[in-house]
Amino acid sequence: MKEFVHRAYQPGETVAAIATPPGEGGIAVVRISGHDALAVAERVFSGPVRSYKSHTAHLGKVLDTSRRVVDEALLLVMLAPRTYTGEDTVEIQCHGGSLITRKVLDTVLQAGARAAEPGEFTFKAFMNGKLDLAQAEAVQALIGAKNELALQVAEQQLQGRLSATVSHFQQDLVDIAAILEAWVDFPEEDLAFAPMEEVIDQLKVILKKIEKLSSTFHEGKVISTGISLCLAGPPNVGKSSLMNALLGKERAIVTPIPGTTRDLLEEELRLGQLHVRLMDTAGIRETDEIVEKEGVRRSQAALKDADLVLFVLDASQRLCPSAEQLLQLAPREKTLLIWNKSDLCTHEITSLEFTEEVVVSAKTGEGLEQLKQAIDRFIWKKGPPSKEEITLTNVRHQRALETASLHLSDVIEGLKTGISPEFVASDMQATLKELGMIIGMNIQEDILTAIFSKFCIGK
Ligand SMILES: Nc1nc2c(ncn2[C@@H]2O[C@H](COP(=O)(O)OP(=O)(O)OP(=O)(O)O)[C@@H](O)[C@H]2O)c(=O)[nH]1
Ligand SMILES: [Mg+2]
Repeated sequence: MKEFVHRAYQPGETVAAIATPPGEGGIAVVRISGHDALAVAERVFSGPVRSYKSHTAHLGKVLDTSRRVVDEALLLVMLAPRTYTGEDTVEIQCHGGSLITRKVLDTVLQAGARAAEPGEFTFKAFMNGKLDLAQAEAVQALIGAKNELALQVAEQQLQGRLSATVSHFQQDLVDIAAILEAWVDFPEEDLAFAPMEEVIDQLKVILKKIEKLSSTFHEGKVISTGISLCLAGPPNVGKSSLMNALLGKERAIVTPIPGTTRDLLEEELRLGQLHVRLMDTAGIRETDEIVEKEGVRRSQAALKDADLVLFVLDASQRLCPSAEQLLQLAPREKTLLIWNKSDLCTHEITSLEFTEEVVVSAKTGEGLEQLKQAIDRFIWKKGPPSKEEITLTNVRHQRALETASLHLSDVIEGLKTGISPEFVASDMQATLKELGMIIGMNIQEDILTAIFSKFCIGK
């Protein structure tokens, strides 16, 4: 569906959808929300729905337009404003077969409800002030959470911790914006309002806080989308052996013949608190052999895309020029160097000055624990976030904070260099606007559409 969710939106319009996942289950829930939710429900139910008290449950029959029984169901009535959407809501718990649920929904639609768009219930909640935009997005993140940390961060965001922090920034800036506006209006009396240095210092403190919050996105992205690791390097250095050692199973074929791995192999792996995707690649070398050539092309692409490259070299061999050349392909800032086959190594290993270099033996398992710790250090930079810390997981929020800090830097620069107060005031307004967008203030229609169209129907 690419319809504009909110263009279709009329405040209070009654919509309905199946709120449970498709397929068979013990029960399924058809959800109705809007001014006429109770009236619509009464048309399809055996009891006097409009006379039911709020937050009560009633067993009865769902009846079609010819008053034939469609299903036996439990009906929940929840009156505005104490509902998820902020509107009158009815939920019909029917038997959880896909056909029967569809029939119950059809009956409800025939009785006057419109089929809800994806995310429309949450959209209504947003429009009715039950949730701000960051909280609405947290609902989606909560549903999609694949690990404990993702759940922790989404819950925190749903509770409004991120929104509260952003609101604090806004509050502090609004106070200063008032001073700036006063300077615009009464340029002669600037010092009467507040000393310039003091204002600049206050702004710098806020800027630091915004930048700090924005920087949590590195960890947040790791939490929400996971991370991809790619084993790369010359042929025969033991990439596949390391893949197997890390997985603890013989996943990849290992032979003494260089060029054994031809295709990309991908496996999920638990590292600390996270799931990561680990990829084994074909050893990169010049070749005319058509299958291997394609393998090498794929290896190079994987190396580019991966969040972290585990570049493997054979510690028992001297570094050859072709391996050195190959190392240039791996961007240093995301490469961890692994010296494998330490059990065969008789000479001292000369460091290549990578941030992380680990000596291991895929054969004996020596150094594997250190390798996992090095990966962990690389992923987290500052360690996994605690329950108290606020972590950004949404790129929209991060971009808004980044843009806000750029505008705020302009405000500070403008004040320092003494440019016309009008410009400073306008940069300040731009800062406030960006911050507001995180929680959904003055948000453009297309952004709202993009956000809510990603929700499932019924949420
Ligand atoms: N002694 C020793 N041999 C190893 C070690 N790791 C791998 N080998 C051997 O090195 C050879 C190549 O190992 P692979 O894991 O297939 O190497 P690869 O890098 O995946 O090679 P390609 O797929 O050809 O690029 C095999 O004979 C492995 O048994 C190690 O730590 N010590
Ligand atoms: Mg291999």
